[in-house]
Amino acid sequence: MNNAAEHSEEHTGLFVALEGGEATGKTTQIGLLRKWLQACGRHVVTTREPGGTAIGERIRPLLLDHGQGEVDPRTEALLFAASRAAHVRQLIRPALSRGEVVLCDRYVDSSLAYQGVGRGLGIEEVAQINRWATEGLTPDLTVVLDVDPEISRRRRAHRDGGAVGDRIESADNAFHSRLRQAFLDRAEAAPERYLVLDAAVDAQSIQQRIRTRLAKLLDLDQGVQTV
Ligand code: T5A
Repeated sequence: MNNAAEHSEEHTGLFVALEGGEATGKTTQIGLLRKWLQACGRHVVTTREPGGTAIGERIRPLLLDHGQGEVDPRTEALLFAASRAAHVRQLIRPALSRGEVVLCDRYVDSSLAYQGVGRGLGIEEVAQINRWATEGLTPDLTVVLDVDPEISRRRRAHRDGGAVGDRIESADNAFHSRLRQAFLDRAEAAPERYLVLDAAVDAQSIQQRIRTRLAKLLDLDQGVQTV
């Protein structure tokens, strides 16, 4: 049993979500964390939303691909929640029960920000369907990678060679600014469960700050060098 038990009464693992706007570096950070944690001898599950299970990966293109016809905000919110329900039941809870570290690329806060605030459905309504979908499972720590949406846009364009963004990332700048603030507001309301980092700095500096926090939660040697 690790120190994470102090943070959750229902499992012996550690559940960490990475959140933020588009192309803020979540996947990059998760890859680096995975290497470090494995070098420290921990069992690690890396996963993403929407997706992470067979059914979640089938829901993902319905949500992200262009050409689905009109997808109204309630349908969108319910599809994200459906993918999440399977994810929690089939992958996340079992891994946490085995004492593993789960690193999840987006979770409920993305729905609260994108659908609740960005699409205007309201945070409490979206929170309600997600409490039901997840049976109340909350991350032990949520890392918010915060960056100006214009920097995100440039990073995405650079990475994707100018290809058109997916259905949701193609929303206008006002949408992305609203959801950026929504993540910050969530973190401000519960600072003990969040780590907000400036994601405009280099990836290694961000990584060190996340490791410092996780090392405390897991009682690990932060100095293990893997990258
Ligand atoms: N969504 C999702 C909702 O609306 N509601 C929900 O409930 C959920 C779960 C998911 C979409 O669905 C929406 C949000 C999204 O619009 P996605 O493809 O998973 O779509 O999109 P993202 O989560 O944004 O993932 P990305 O892969 O696009 O971005 P990442 O993972 O944040 O960024 P990453 O690591 O791929 O890095 C992007 C680029 O920047 C570079 C990388 O090398 C890469 O080229 N980079 C840096 N450059 C400079 N400095 C740094 N510190 C850098 N870190 C990375």
